[in-house]
Amino acid sequence: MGNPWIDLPSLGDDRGQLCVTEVDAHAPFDIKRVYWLYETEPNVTRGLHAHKELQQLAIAVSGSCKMLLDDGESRTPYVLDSPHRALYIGPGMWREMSDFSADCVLMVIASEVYDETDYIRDYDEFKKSAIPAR
Ligand code: T46
Repeated sequence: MGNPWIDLPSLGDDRGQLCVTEVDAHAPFDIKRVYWLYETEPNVTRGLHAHKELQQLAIAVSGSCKMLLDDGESRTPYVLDSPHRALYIGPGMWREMSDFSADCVLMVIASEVYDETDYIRDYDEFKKSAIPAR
């Protein structure tokens, strides 16, 4: 698994902070959808699926959470706790999100519109699938 972190420019001044994600400069795909997870209940694990084609950037714009990425060979935990650092999640990557702080807002920038047929929600099926992690 390569380094999935993408640093985003923080354009703050004495009025406060501003951070940006732009196609080509930071997002390695055309952006088709943005969604965000918030008010996640304590002790909940979300995700528990992989995608066949979808590419995403996940940014904890507030608070923190953990993101475990599994490429079928190794499982690597990441902590998302910075609004100016994005975690790239490519296709063929099983993900599990946990340990959400009460104030966590996890923003996700996606390469495709929502498509349930792109999900693999069964771990055994994911392990058997030949989707190369990217
Ligand atoms: C992912 C992780 C990081 C929609 O109708 N449209 C959407 O764009 C999304 C993302 C979800 N939904 C519906 C599908 C479910 O009925 O919202 C409900 C909750 O979605 P889900 O259970 O898939 O949420 P998470 O937090 O487990 O996973 C989400 C994304 O679905 C997934 O692509 O990579 O966040």
